[in-house]
Amino acid sequence: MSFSSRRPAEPGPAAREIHLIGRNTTFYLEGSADPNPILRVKPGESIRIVFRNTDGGMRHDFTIPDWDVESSVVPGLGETVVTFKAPQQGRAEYNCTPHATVMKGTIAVE
Ligand SMILES: [Cu+2]
Repeated sequence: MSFSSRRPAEPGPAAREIHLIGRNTTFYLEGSADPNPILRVKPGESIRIVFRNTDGGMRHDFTIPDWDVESSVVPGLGETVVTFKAPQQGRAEYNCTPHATVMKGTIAVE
């Protein structure tokens, strides 16, 4: 394993995975029924979002615009992954670009 890259957008192999589901134009943590939940990360933590779209025929993605995090769009049933390094503090909105008015929540550094 190489740590030669210093780009913060490329977390190391220890990135913590957060599994999100897109269902009925809503985000859920895998195994939870809490809609559009608060996502909690630690300062500087390496995060890997594994986002699975279960809405066949609907386009979903996962973005945190203020943190310059943007997954590819999943144009139906399928999965995408996006990795990033959390900032040292703060909170931001995450959303799905095509449904940003309803498919959104808060990600918080705690
Ligand atoms: Cu969407």
